[in-house]
Amino acid sequence: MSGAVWVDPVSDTALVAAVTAGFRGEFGADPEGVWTAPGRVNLIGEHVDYADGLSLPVALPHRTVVAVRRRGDGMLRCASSLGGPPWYGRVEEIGPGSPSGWASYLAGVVWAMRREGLLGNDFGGADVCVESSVPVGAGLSSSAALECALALALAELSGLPTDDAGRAALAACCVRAENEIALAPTGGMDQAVALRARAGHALLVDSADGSATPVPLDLAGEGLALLVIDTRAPHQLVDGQYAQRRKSVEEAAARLGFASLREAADAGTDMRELTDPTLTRRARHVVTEIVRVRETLALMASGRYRELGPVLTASHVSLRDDFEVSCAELDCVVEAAVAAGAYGARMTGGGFGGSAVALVEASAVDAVAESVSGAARSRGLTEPRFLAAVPSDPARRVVAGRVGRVV
Ligand code: GAF
Repeated sequence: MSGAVWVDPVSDTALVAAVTAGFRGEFGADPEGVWTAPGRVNLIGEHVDYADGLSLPVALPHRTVVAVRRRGDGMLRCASSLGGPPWYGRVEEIGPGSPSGWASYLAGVVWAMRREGLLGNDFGGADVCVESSVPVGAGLSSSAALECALALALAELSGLPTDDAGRAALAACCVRAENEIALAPTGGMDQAVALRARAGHALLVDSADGSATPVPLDLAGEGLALLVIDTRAPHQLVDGQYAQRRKSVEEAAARLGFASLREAADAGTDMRELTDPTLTRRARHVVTEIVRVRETLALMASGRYRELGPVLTASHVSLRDDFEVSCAELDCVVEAAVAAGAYGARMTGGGFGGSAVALVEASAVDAVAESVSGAARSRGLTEPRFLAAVPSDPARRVVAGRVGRVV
């Protein structure tokens, strides 16, 4: 029997029941509807989105739901069972850092959609209640799921287009919400996958041209599984380290005379021209990671999924040694997963804590999880939790009575 701890997805039905009850309890009425958006795990292409690079994230079956009802008095009222007390404020008063905390991601979306002209100046506010099965602070994009579920809700309620172009515009608003109101200087990969993913696929996010292309990822058909390992080492993107990395990458591109490191790499620039050893290593990570994404795409196209393993592990080594965004917990679970037979493993997301992802034979998932748990225990680290990353669907309205994918 496995002693590993699993975080299972929650069905739409259960999330809707919980969020509707929460909405009634807080606001004393029924919502107009419920919308859902997924967390994500990034297969490969890490810390390259803000360098105009290529990423391959996958939408998780773990989702966030928002229940929404429009108001007419300019108030935004946000409640959640997840974090902190409710936040009530005027739409007009939303601004950088205000509100702070979890409500900033919701308020930021309203602010950005107004700034971008998607919501009119006459937008009358809304009541919003949140439930989620995306682990918070695990580097699995719980904040983007929150933003994107609300953005889609407000778009549909306002009759805005929600085709791929409409979703790309909403994703851009969510990035502004995160950067300018929540004050986390992140790129756009997480919002792209939350709004534009396709079930059964990874999403090739090209941050240079804004395209998002689904790439088939039939791991189950190949007898494989993507195992997410949440180290439970706290992960924060607003603590300065992420911002420093982004700054280094932008500085490296500027010193080389390019708008982005992607452009510098495409022009065949040698990163050693940078001379500063730290900047050279940071830039080398970005450039080699983009090459690894291309290798991954080539292997996927020819169905050679098991050969992805070493590419994933090389990505981890680069993030650990050149980009320096790993930590003892992430290194431990990556090494333990590979030692237990995973084809490859790497940290995923922003790093400095959070989660890793491993490519594993489906029949070996429990044994690998057990070994990884044992390795963490034996090193006195917090015991990790595990999620099965079945490539799932993007943000959508929850259809009443629809049976959830997994309970
Ligand atoms: C976080 C950010 F939000 C993303 O934009 C991306 O930069 C990622 O870290 C690292 O690849 O999830």
